[in-house]
Amino acid sequence: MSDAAATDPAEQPMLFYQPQVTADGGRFVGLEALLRARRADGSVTGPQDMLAAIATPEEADALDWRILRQACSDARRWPDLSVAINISARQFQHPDFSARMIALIAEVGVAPTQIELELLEGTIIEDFGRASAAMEALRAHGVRIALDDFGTGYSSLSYLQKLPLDKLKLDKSMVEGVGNLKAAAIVQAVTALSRALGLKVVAEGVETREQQRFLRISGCHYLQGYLFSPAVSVEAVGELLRQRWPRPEPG
Ligand code: G
Ligand code: MN
Repeated sequence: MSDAAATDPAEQPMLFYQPQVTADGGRFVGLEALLRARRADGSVTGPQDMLAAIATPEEADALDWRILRQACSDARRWPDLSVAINISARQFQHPDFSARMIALIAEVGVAPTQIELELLEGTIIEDFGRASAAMEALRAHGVRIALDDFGTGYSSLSYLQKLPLDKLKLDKSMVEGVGNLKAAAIVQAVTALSRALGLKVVAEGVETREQQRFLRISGCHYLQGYLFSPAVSVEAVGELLRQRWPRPEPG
């Protein structure tokens, strides 16, 4: 990232990427970009301190767009993978967000169909009508929209019908719970409903083979979690792609 740092110079923003795989673990289909902070000594840590050091909305906005640009630029390295980017409420609520995003994609020269924006329910409900219109504009351009962290917050089923979505991301708290009969029933029902509405379903925070098996049988399309890989550096994504894929579920 090249432009002047808007944050503490001791910590620089960088993106790590976590793989998303097909439910059988056999195919590597996408990546979620996750923000990290690189310290002066080269070590990498969570972004909390770096984000807390941001003093003004302008700095926050500059960092948001710097991250978006970096993710779009990195995506060009992996033309066969989708790249999911978390969009903050502040960023998405900006009236010209969709126009700016579309312009950025053209400027960077990435295929819009590779880019997936992850939005939180809270981001959308603030102004449902405007959010839907922005989502439509982005989708008309080929960008995909995922509803992130489903299972936290209200998780209203009516959003799944009303919003122009491509994907639903089951939160890791739901995945963690699948050993419990009631939690498992909810995951199955939400997945079935999402599929019936034509959405793709991604489960996050998959850590065990048992969870993988249950989610695959329940109909989740894609899985993401430590069972497959943590978020890794751009260079390490290249290594993962060359590695032991396909890596099917044993047994
Ligand atoms: O808000 P969101 O769901 O996008 O956050 C993803 C976060 O979850 C990241 O910080 C990532 O490092 C973390 N994460 C990713 N995979 C796993 C996992 O399998 N288990 C747990 N506990 N956390 C995970
Ligand atoms: Mn996310």
